[in-house]
Amino acid sequence: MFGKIKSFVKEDNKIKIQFQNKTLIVEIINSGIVNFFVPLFRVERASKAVESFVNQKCYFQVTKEDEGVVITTEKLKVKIFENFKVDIYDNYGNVLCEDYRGDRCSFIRRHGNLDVLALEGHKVVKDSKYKVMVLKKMEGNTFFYGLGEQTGHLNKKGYHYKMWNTDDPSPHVECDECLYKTIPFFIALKNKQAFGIFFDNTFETHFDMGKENADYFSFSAVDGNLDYYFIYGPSVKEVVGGYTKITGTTPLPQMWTLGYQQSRFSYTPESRLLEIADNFRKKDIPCDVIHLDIDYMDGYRVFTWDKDKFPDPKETLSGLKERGFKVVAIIDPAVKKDKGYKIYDEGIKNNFFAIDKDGIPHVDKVWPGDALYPDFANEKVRKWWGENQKDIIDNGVAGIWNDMNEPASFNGPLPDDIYFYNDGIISDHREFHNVYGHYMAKATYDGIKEYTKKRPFVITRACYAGTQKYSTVWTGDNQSIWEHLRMSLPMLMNLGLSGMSFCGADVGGFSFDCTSELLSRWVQVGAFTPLFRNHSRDYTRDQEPWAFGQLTEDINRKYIKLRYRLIPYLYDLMWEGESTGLAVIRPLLLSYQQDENTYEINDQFLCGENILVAPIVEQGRNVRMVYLPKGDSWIDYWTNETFEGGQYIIKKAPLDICPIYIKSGSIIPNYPSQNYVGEKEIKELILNIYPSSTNKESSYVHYQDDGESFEYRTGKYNLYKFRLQNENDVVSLKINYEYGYEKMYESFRIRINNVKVLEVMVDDKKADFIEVDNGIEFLISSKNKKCFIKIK
Ligand code: MIG
Repeated sequence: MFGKIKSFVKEDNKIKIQFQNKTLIVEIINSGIVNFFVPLFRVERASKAVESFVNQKCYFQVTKEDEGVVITTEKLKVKIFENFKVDIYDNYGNVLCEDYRGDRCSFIRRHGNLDVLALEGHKVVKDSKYKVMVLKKMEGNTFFYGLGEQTGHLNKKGYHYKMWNTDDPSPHVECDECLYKTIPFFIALKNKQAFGIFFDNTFETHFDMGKENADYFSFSAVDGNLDYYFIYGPSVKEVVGGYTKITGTTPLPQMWTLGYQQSRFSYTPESRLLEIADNFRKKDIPCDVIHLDIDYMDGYRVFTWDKDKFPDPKETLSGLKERGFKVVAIIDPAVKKDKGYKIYDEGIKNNFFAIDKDGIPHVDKVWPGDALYPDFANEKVRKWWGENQKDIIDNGVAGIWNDMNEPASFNGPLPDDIYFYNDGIISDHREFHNVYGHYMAKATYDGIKEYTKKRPFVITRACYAGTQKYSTVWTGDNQSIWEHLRMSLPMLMNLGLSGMSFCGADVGGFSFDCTSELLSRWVQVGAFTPLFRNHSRDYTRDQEPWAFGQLTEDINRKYIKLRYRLIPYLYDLMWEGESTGLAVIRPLLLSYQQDENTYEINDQFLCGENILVAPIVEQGRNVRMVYLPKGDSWIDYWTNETFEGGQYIIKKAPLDICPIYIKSGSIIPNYPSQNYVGEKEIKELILNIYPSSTNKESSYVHYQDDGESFEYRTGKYNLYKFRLQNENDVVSLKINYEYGYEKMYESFRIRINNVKVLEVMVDDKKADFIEVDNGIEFLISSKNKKCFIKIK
């Protein structure tokens, strides 16, 4: 195919390798990230996921050895051979990833009549529809993660996935080939070493993780360029860091977006919306956000209001705002075909809609009936769409929820021969489909940012790699069934590993009728997921926290309140994530890569570094096994009992108990109770401290800013850096500060768990303390720098 290598030349950080039949451009992004690009379809790389990142200047060498070109960076040796076979080694000479040289050979699929249907995943091998395909050797025990929100389990080995953004109303099952999102990125973990591959191709792509043949795994596309990045670890954290360095990280959101959110298809009319809001306050259940689903619009015309249901949205929303409620409204892409409707008229006048081969705007059927699709590929359209956010925001809407942007229609996906402008290069639907939602989210984000100057809150259903820069995501139409609670854990963990830090699943389930027990268990998971939204569909039974009687309501309150205490912790994670790319919800293996027992844990997760959650995801269960990873000890959040890591324990978990473990050595910031974020000005931060019994030093950095503006990017924030030690019967806490934001805490309420205390010294003076359950509490000023706690 490629033929022999004829020549190569080095230009800056690129090496252009001329094969007999094709050209390969290898770009050294940094010492651990290499891009391979072969212009099979377009000359330019023109990535949708990668916007701007500065290549680190890094030293590398190119030589010709034997039959190949060898590129050596500080971390990698990349050997490229004829027919573009590439093998990658670490700098100790260990093989990391080799191309597969043999022929493809599929497993056998038989039919009763003894016909053998040789299939790769789902297509006949010999007339593969793939124009781009790369096969990599699979040896030993490899684990695969990532690939966005695909259903099934955490480890993707042995499965075949398709990336083609799809809105299929049938219930999600573990063998779904694809859902709403395209994130063509995965992580391979073998011999405790990890690397990642990001296949930047927007066409329908396929990932065969050793299903077709256990000797190789592959990624392929029906068209487009061969364009992929090899991202070296060796830690999974470094792989995620590398991937998000290329495609971007989730920016710090406004703090209220981490509050509890209540949704329903749909809270209309206005009186129902107000009733919901009232109930939260009446019932003492914290809530920040209420969602408006499609019925608030006038005949599903986007950017309009049904004036019968909402006579004065501005007035209503401002009343809600005074009580701490933010309203998020849904906006679908499809614009109703309706002369006289402003959005339609403007779109037609300016040629803003996707067109068919004759240049006529494509009309399809969606909620408003006949409707047209804005061509988000066109920058002018994005700008126009962005400007349209102004009115809805002026009416008091605080965030925008983008749905149906796979794009979906009631007739299934759009035909292949629908055209998009694609910033000047006309693209057909096959090329643009998977990035349609990405660009819609971008347009929405940019519009809100421009108009409010605050951190935009966008939720999108469809996305592509890199959408994390603009939007949060939810996992679409799940159902109120236990299997979907179970499956949401690996889905969210893999989304997180795929750069989508701010994610969640509809708590309680969208379709079908929830039960009291299911909602009780689901809210226990939701309390730890960044996007914490209860949502359900029309015609299903009520699903609000109080809809199932007192017991369920109490459990909802308990976990929603726990969530509100943890908001500073979650906010710290989001802040850190903006630079590290690490998500809030993480599989255990991310922090415990040396402990192979963590590699396939589907039903436990870490919330950041410090909190391990082992929820119940099965009806009727009130006891479960929990694995505590090796290398740390763990404290039962409810009983304060300490357990050594590296063991399986049995935890009793009656309906109101979700097993939660705190890593010893943790310092967890807590807020006092609030009905909504910002209800109180927090002058006193609670620090919940769990000293390590094993003489380990630990530290924690707490971040503080105004919670909404972009001023943190110019230094308007405070950092409180805590260092904790436990030595010779003295627990010491030392604090360092970095100030940039004028509103500092006045004090810290220090709670030390699991200690019997003789004396507390704060900055060398004896201080008072009180005994509380399993520990002590005392107050220090935020000017104090050190505490010594003498223990028995
Ligand atoms: O065709 O807007 O996933 O959350 O409530 C269904 C109505 C359209 C699908 C979304 C769901 C939303 C619903 N939407």
